[in-house]
Formats: sequence, C-alpha cells, structure tokens
Amino acid sequence: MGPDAYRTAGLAAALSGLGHQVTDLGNIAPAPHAPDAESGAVFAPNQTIGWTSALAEIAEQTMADGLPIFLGGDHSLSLGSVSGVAAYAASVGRPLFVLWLDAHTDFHTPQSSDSGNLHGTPVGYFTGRSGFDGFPEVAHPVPQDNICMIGLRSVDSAERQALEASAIHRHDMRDIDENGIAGPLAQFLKRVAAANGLLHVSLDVDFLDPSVAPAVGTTVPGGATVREAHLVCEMLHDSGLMTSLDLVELNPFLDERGRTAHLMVDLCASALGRRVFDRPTRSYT
Ligand code: Z70
Ligand code: MN
Ligand code: MN
Ligand code: MN
Repeated sequence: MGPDAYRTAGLAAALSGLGHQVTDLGNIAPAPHAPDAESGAVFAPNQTIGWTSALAEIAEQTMADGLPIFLGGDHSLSLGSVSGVAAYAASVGRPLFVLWLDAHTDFHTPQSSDSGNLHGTPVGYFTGRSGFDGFPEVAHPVPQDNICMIGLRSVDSAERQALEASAIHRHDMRDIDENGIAGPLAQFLKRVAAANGLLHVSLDVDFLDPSVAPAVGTTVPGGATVREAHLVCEMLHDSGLMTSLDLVELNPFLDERGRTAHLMVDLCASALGRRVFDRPTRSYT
C-alpha cells in the first residue's frame, strides 16, 4: 500500500515538475520462495528472502539507468535495495556510502532480534553480519565507516552493543539538539565527495516526529521536525552526491488524510531540487 499512497500523493508529478524524467517501474514481486511457517524466530523469513533477491537484482540494474527510488513498505526492503546498489558500486569501482535517516539503527541479525521483525535487520545484513541463514550472500558488504545514522532514539541493547563495537557513525537526537543537524551531515557528505563515493539514502518515516508523520507502525516521539528533514534533503540535493533513495515504512492505513505521504513526497522533491530561493552552490569537497 505504501507505493500506491506515494503515487496518489503525486510523487511522479512532483519530480517531473522539477525537470526529471520519471519512470514508474510498477510494483515488484518477490522471487519464488519456500512457504513460511506460522511461527518461528522471525516473521516471514522466506518471503523476505524472495524480496531481497528480487530487489537486489532490480537495484543493480536500475542504478545503470538513473537514480532509483525504492518505495515501501517495510524497511526490510533495504536488505535488497542496498545490497543491490552495493553490487553496482563494486561493478563501477566506486565505494558506496549509506545515510540512514531513522529513529532506529536496524542493526540486528535475525538471531539478535527481540521482536522478530526483519525491518530491524537491514544494516546488519548489508554490512555483512553473520546469521542471515538462507539469505543471498552479501558479496559486497558496505564498510561500517561508510555509514552515517541520523535521528536515533530507539536502540535495543543487542544493537547498542554491536553498534558501539562498530565504526558506524551515529547521531542521536541529543546530538541534533546540541549541535544542529547540518553539521554532522555536512561532515559526512564531505567524506563521500572526497572518496568519489556513491550515496544511498534510506529515509524511514519514523525519522520524523510522529506529530507530523503519523503513518508509521513504530512511532517514537522526539523525531526530526519538518524543517530539519527538509534541510537534510536540500543539503543532499546541493551536494549532488545522492545516487539512490529508499522511502520506507509508510503505512497509509495509519495516515491522516494523506499528510504523511504528502510530507514524504515534499521531502523527496527537496532532495531532488525543489527550493524556495536559489543560493550560491555549496560545495562539500
Ligand atoms: C526494533 C526491532 C524498527 C523500523 C522499527 C525496532 C526496529 N529495534 N525498524 N521500525 N524500521 O524490532 O528490531
Ligand atoms: Mn516495518
Ligand atoms: Mn528503519
Ligand atoms: Mn525506524
């Protein structure tokens, strides 16, 4: 339902209005997979394996044609989108960087997950953590040092431990309150530019404060404001660095007259060039 809500909210028209050529490839289907058992340690592992294979393949293909935008739907889609984008990056000999805009770190493995929700595992998967039995092997894990997380405010203890032992760059809401959101992002973008990297951005609806973005299953108070989120997206556009994007966790059943879908469309437009006034181009090199 998430992708259809974005279609209804006018995502394609917003981007073509900015001068982009937009192609809607339609809904993706999962690759054939074994049926899932009713109960297990995690929900729908086989179905998620099917989705991961299909999405990784289409991600790698579409990177050659333009800037793919993956619409969801559950954040487990990033197991496929990011691993596919990483395969493409390796094929063109450029490093991949990932900006994770989320209340959560999603750094679990299926073994460490308390909830059994695979939306808590994509970063664990594409960084090459072990324990993803039956999932496609991650041929090109994203280096931890190439990942920046912003918006964090709900981290499980197993994730916290693994994260603190990792080189992933992380900014919780206190960081943003104390220092603002522009500084840490600019620092990260400079590193992407210096490395001539590709940049995948994963925007989880719950990055935003639930008072402005209620259409998500896992609301966590104290999220980014509309203005902080637009600033992030405007800086991404100014940098010219973003090469792929996930818009995830939109659940239109929980929306109020489409306001979350519309906000996400507006943010996407900011990330792809919408602005109030022109200003001198800022460089992140
Ligand atoms: C929790 C878990 C999560 C997204 C919630 C929540 C993770 N750490 N991820 N919403 N996208 O269930 O593993
Ligand atoms: Mn989810
Ligand atoms: Mn998430
Ligand atoms: Mn989240």
